[in-house]
Amino acid sequence: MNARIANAVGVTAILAAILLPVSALVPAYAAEVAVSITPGSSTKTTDAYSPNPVEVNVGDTVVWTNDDSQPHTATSGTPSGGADGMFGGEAGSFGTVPTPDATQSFTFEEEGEFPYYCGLHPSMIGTVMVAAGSGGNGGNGGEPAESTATAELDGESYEVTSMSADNSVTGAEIAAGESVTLTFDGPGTAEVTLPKSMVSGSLMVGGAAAEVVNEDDQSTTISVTVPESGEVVITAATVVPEFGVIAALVLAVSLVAVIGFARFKGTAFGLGRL
Ligand SMILES: [Cu+2]
Repeated sequence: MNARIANAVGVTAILAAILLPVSALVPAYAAEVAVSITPGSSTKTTDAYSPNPVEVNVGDTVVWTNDDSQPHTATSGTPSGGADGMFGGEAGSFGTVPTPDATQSFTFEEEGEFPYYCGLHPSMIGTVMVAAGSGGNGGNGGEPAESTATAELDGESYEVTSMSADNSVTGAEIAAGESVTLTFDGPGTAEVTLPKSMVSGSLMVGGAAAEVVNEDDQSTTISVTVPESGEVVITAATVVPEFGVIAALVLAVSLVAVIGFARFKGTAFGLGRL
């Protein structure tokens, strides 16, 4: 291969390696839970919907699929009390009627037991049991539970882990070179583990020195008190800078190296100076 072409290919490869962002995997926290409206369910009772009761966590979405040959509804409320309007129709009616193979979805945002029934065949009854879960509001039932949030900056992901009996971390955002803002679903105390690739040095929480619980090569765990706003701002000696800054430095060094190499090779092959 011609030396110049080889150099050009080399430079392109180096640039591609530097500039191609690592595709970030965004974990899903909320689940979709399937409930079947079973075949022949018009003649059934508590076995018309399957599984029944269906157990989900706050934030999960229940998807009912009509696997029968005739229309049914999954309407919140009871046959005697009527539709309460939460899902599967307006209060006092059952507006949503999934026809065969159709689906109906509803996302549960609060804990509790939610009865439902078929507006067309009131013998069909079911219950959705919603637990607080890891993404739930109002605490984790007194037990410390782990939650995670991922901050993204310039194609890199930084995972923050929180252990708390009071709340869950729901968001993490980096202000490049300045601070990291964590969002929680409620107030309380939490032990938060932050990767050193994101923040390192003397960590400060809301302007005061952070209470460090644990520290290793990879991460720092600090204890934070989350206020009513649910927002905690962390500053540190080093906060991951904007990619542009790193890229410019790496790029400059690479180009100097490549040009130097090309000039050396060019001379060696008698191609003259680039
Ligand atoms: Cu029905």
